[in-house]
Amino acid sequence: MADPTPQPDDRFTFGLWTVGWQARDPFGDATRAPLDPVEAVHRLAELGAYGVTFHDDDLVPFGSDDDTRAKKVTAFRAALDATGLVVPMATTNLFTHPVFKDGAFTANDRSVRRFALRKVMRNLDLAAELGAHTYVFWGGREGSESDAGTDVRAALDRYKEAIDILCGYVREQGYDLRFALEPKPNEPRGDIFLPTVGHALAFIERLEHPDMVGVNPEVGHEQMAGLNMVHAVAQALWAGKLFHIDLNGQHGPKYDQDLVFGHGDLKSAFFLVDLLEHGGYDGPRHFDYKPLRTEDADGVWASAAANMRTYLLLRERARAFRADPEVREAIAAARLDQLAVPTLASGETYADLGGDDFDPAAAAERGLGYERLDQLAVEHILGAR
Ligand code: GLT
Ligand code: MN
Ligand code: MN
Repeated sequence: MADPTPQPDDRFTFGLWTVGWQARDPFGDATRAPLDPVEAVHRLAELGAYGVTFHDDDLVPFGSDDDTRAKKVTAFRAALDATGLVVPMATTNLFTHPVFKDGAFTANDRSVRRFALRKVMRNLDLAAELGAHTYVFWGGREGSESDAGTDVRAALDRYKEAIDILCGYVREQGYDLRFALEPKPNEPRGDIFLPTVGHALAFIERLEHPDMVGVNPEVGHEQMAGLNMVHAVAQALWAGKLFHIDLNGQHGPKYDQDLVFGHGDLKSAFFLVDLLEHGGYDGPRHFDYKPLRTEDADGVWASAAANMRTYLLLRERARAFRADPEVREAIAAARLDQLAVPTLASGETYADLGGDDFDPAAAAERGLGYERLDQLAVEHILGAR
């Protein structure tokens, strides 16, 4: 196997908040010094990344004056120009400041909702200026701990109202930006609104400009809910709504681990790469992970490189899997090709369903050979074939 070296063509991107995470958690202080966004851009470029993404507050600390803001943005821009890194996506921090303790777009306090919209609009201007085409909304604080303290139907009205207003803003400004909603079941809120990809897809259809809005599924967020990330992404693709993706790792339903991609459920990561590579997704492969709290700066960069290397290794494994004649044969034996054939032939109606010589007992007896197929996948993952 050729040694995989990430190239900008691979379209790997990282949030500033990932490699820049200082590893503060609910039980302990930071274990790492702050990372200057300029250094992050240079280090990521050296490692072969394609782009970088940011929250408004990652780049310009909350409450900065105009002068500080201008300096920070100029330095960031200069780093992008020097390295060739692009900014395909940006987002808003609507969760760290205590003002958002009860949410942003769905806070009961109306003045908080109005402040949140102004914060987003300001960063939409910067996102457009830096050339982003996707704007993510992760509503981590949009939710509740007690069903007594909220009204979910009213909250969804306010959520819709916010996204409708912001779509209107983007259209009026003429920005080439689409929105991607990022679901998560819980954490930091006890229950977050739009907890899964399915909930988000249903919500989008009720918006004023559904064409402008898609999803940004995150591996760990679906898996926290005990759901299958590959199925979630496939359904988003099927709906034409996979606008972006957050790749990372998670070990099943527990707190949000944000591990390196592939360092959780490796088999699921393999099938996810297979789907992304063969399923028509051509957007950035965005890593949203947290370097372990145990790591120093060297460990941070090792983890950044690990995300990309693991993706490339899995991509190579997925290609080998697809090209293996025995896999092709096992797929045919499982009748997977039949699934793509419509149940009614063209011109047929339900009236044509009966009358053939179908034998239910014989069909029930036929094995599908999934065990063999699954083992072939495992052997490809292990490099045994
Ligand atoms: C936050 C969250 C991520 C989101 C980011 C975008 S911020 O770190 O855990 O899943 O993608 O707001
Ligand atoms: Mn996460
Ligand atoms: Mn994420």
